[in-house]
Amino acid sequence: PIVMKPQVVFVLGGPGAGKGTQCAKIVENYSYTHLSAGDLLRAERGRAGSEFGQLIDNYIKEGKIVPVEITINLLRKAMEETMQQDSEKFRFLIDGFPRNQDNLQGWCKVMEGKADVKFVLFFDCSNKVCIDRCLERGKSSGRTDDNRESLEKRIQTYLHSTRPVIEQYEKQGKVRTVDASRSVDEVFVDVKSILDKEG
Ligand code: UP5
Ligand code: MG
Repeated sequence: PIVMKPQVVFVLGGPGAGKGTQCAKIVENYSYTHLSAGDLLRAERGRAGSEFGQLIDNYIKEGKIVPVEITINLLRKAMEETMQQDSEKFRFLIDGFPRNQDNLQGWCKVMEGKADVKFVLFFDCSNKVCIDRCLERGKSSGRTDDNRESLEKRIQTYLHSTRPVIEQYEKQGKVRTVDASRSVDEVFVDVKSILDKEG
């Protein structure tokens, strides 16, 4: 059988910008597999016997970015498992990664030549919209970082660490920006037009 090289779209944007929501809609309409780095880290945190549980817990509450060795292994394993189960699933939405230079270096070290990054889907909206959405979700999400204190830190990390990564891809002409402050359906209209164009 022909083994396809993973085709990756990085999905970035502030906390609560709607990355997960839009990825779920993409999966319904296109042949992509959604891998949220944050979801993978939360699952690893809760896995019995994980040696990283406490570390991940601390980083997430503090809005800090977990060392890439941990995250990249979770992503790599998830991609491998997906492709082993179904060789036609080689398109991935990698949501919430890479978030800083350490993430980017880790990706290059482990995945360079093994996966193609097609473009970055960037959900752009104001910090206020991000914070309001996360606080609203916090009423029921049970997420340890959907509170005002953690959110301030998540926003700072996003501005100082993640925006420069997006700017770096912007210089390579690889960023597709969507105004994420509108309704879920309005945002998805733009997402669809990007995916239809990119193939
Ligand atoms: N909502 C969504 N779209 C809406 C819209 N258009 N209009 C109105 N409401 C909308 O949405 C957030 C909330 O807003 C939901 O209630 C939704 O219904 C509503 P969601 O789709 O969940 O947004 P998303 O961008 O996915 O928000 P999330 O909180 O997941 O983003 P983060 O980037 O902050 O969280 P993530 O899970 O990626 O990371 C969490 C932490 O993990 C990080 O802070 C970090 O500590 C750690 N992490 C790493 O260390 N490394 C990684 O590589 C990844 C994560
Ligand atoms: Mg998310």
